[in-house]
Amino acid sequence: MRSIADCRLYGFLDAAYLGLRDPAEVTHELLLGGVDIIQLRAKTWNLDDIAAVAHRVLPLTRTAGVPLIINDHVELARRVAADGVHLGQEDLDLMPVSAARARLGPGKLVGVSTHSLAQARAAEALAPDYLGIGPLYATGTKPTAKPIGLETLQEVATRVTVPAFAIGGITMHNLHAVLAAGATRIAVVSAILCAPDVRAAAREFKNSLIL
Ligand code: 3NM
Repeated sequence: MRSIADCRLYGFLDAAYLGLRDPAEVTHELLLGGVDIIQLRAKTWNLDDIAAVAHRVLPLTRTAGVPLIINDHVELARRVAADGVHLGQEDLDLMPVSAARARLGPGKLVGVSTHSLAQARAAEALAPDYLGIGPLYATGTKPTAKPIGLETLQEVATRVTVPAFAIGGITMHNLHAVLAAGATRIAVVSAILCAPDVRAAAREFKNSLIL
């Protein structure tokens, strides 16, 4: 299984963008496109539906050595034996990083979303495996979130040592600016899932991240 230190491109199975596509088929394309880690994000699905998809795609991600992370739901991540969980700021009061880690057991990943330098530094103190920092740009995937901009990314890149994935509105058009601001890891939802060719879109991002 790939370690987080070796993960540069974070891809998603986001229910909002799957449409009628088979999640296993999309996973296959993401993996062939070179994503290093995948999050199953399904804000509107019930837990059984999320579990059913996780069971279908885990054999694929396991074979590829790519961690599958469940968004929001620690107990579900445990139930399906996923590789980790991703927590939002609003989840942290109910389920601190240490509690999530204890629930999932050794070797599992716990990630945290952050939206400012202060949050990133506070999250770092909780010792997650990785952070998300964003949204960098306005994005239809999280329409109510206020963009933090590249300056905050730059500050996080210089002052936070835990692996941090820049996220939010990243496309091939702005990737250069994101990398110039110090990002070494990115998380991309719609620019990959909504592309005409998921595999090719992921591969384009991945190739741009290889240093
Ligand atoms: N989390 P896209 S921004 C899921 O800032 C998510 O924590 C964010 O989607 C955060 O690549 C975001 O389509 C949406 O903009 C990312």
